[in-house]
Amino acid sequence: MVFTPRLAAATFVVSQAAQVLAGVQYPVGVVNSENVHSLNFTEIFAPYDADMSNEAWARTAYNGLTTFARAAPIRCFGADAETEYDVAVIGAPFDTATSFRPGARFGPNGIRKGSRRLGISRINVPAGIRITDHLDVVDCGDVPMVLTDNKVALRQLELANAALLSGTSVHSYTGKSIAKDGKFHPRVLTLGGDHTITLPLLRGVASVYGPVSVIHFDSHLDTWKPKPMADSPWLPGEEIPVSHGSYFYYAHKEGLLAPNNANIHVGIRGAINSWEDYEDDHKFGWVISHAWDAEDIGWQGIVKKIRETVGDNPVYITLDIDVIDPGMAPATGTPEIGGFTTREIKKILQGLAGLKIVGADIVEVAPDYDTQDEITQIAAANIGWEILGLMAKTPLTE
Ligand SMILES: [Mn+2]
Repeated sequence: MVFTPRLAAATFVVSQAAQVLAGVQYPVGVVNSENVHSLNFTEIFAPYDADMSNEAWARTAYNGLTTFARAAPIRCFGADAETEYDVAVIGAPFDTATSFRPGARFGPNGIRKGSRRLGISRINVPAGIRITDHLDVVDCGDVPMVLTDNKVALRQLELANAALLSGTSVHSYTGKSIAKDGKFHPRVLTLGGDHTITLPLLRGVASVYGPVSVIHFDSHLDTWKPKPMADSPWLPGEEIPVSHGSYFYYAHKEGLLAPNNANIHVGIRGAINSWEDYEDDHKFGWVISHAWDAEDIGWQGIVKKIRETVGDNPVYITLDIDVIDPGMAPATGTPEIGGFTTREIKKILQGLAGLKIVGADIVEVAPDYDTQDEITQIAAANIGWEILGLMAKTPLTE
């Protein structure tokens, strides 16, 4: 056994306790006026293994500050702005553009809570990967998004995302970067938030990589043309703002999506108002895989369809938790029955290994509707962990 200074300090404390114990009733203290100045708490409580320094703030699943999968918490826009990383996890606590149940502003911390038993340094067995072998992942906390003005809030997210993306990643790779400037940039995994947040996030990746192929897991298309809510009053002449059902219309209009229908919705099953919605969706650059493909062609068929659609393009993954069946993920804004199981989504995601994932988000987790055992938050967290595994597997090289 190696006798380290930390063990020596701990042994000292225990021996003090043992001496006091002789002839004295429990409970006894271990700290007294004689030893208090000689105790080295850093040695006693420091992480066991130097390689785990990135997890120092949360050593087990139930203690410590809760960050995503125990990634190190850093102040990305403040004191730690100079710190480099490969992946920044960031929360976007925004839910004021949702059409039914609000509450996704609590999503980022809900997903973090759901990730407590995950760890970026634990091995994902079926994927055959340990994220920290390839990537330095940090948790930047949440972007301040103002609650009184959606436009301002979405600009705040756009700015923060651009700042994170503008850095240089810790790891560099042999081969040419797919970024337009030839550099290796950090990737961002955003925890939403309602789905509107994907618009400013896509602006960020498109400015670094050019138009991206989007893999959109959702039960709804989200390419609706902006229009006044049919069942709500509207003032004539007022501008119609972006919502969590129309942001892809704008993404298409702004040229953020890869051309030639190289974008795919997966898990679609929501009702529509008109078949025109499907025609528009195609015009706006999309291919559709429905939820029932899980029975009709299986997860392998879905994976094949996705890979054929996106080809070798840079890929952005956005996942609305309502793609999962509400029996396994009830805590969301607009639940639809007949969704994927968590086992199916894991198989589909693992089937995407090798794609160049430039960024990702997980949205529409509204923890207040969750079961007491956090079923939705755990599902969302595991999906995030799978996506980090995909990022770890494939560097962004040509
Ligand atoms: Mn959505």
